[in-house]
Amino acid sequence: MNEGKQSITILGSTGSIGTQALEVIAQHSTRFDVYALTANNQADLLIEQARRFHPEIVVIANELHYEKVKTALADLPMKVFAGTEAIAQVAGMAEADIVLTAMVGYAGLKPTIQAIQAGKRIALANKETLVVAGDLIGKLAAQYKAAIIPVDSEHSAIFQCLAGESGNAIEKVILTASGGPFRTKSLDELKNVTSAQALKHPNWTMGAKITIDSASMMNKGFEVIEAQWLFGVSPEQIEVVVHPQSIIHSMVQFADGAIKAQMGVPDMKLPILYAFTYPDRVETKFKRFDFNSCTQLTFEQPDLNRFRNLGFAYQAMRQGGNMPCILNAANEIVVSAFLQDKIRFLEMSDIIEDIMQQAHFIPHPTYEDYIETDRQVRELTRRKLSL
Ligand code: MN3
Repeated sequence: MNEGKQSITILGSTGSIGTQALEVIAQHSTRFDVYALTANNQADLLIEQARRFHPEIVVIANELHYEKVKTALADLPMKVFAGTEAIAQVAGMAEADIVLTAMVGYAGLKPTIQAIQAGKRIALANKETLVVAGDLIGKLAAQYKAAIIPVDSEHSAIFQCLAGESGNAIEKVILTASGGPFRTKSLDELKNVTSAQALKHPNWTMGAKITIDSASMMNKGFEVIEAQWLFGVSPEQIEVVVHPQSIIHSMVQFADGAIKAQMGVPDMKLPILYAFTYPDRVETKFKRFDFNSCTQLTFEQPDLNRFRNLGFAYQAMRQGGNMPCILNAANEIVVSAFLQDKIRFLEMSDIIEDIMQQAHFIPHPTYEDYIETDRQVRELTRRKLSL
């Protein structure tokens, strides 16, 4: 470990955020070192990344790939582990300064808690962690003095708008939404859209799960819940505006009516880098916004009749307790069923609505309650889908 460098653990290094984070690290190699890399299943890419970035620790969650990874890296001085428990342990290792949580879904919860308890700076890209257990995460972060810096572009934008505003109350936060690939489709047309169509996002390149969530606007719903916990605002203080160009990444309105926006070309590398270097900004060669090529920024209201998930997220947030956890678990199951073409696009919302009514509501859940809720709701949803 070189002196003066920030040492980074990437949980989920083979996903979209993970690979972009490694690009950022490669472009700023005088500032950053990789301490650990973890992946779920993509053994080949993990091996390639480990050979290039020389982390001290490599973890593959799927134990079936352990021998392969271990053998492929045997000539290098690094430790190789397998299993989800190892990922949680690595997240709390003392040697790393920053932990980027870039894994997909609920799986991010436990390692994020470990990293918080170790007092790390958390570059938070796994939004499900805050959706499922935002109150718990917030309390733990305060208790262990772990800074949580958002990587999600909207929340990074709000975070950037709030720099230098400590003591100034937020009147509201305004999350922008691209509207996704189906923004202009009618309800009738939405009945027959396919997963292949849903996977073509107009502005952002992301993993499959979040791309479907973007098409259904569940992603924006999750981001509303995420904003509640990150910025301590009430549901009434969070507004969503559809902004198809994705140039304004989000905004904050203050008590005097002033609105601050953070703008730029859509590129996740900027929020990733900012989470690593905050409060500093460092020079980059990222593409610059060109006012000549983009002469119009437009805004629309989100349509909650066509995109019911956004309404469900507000409802879950207002109900609180384990309801956002219920919402998340049901969503993970229906998205995976839709990706396998087992259900239709609009059925995802119908099923989520039913599950929110049927699942056992707990007003003040503990960590164990979240675990149990997640397990039960997945089972309930699978049964409903006869999966
Ligand atoms: Mn986002």
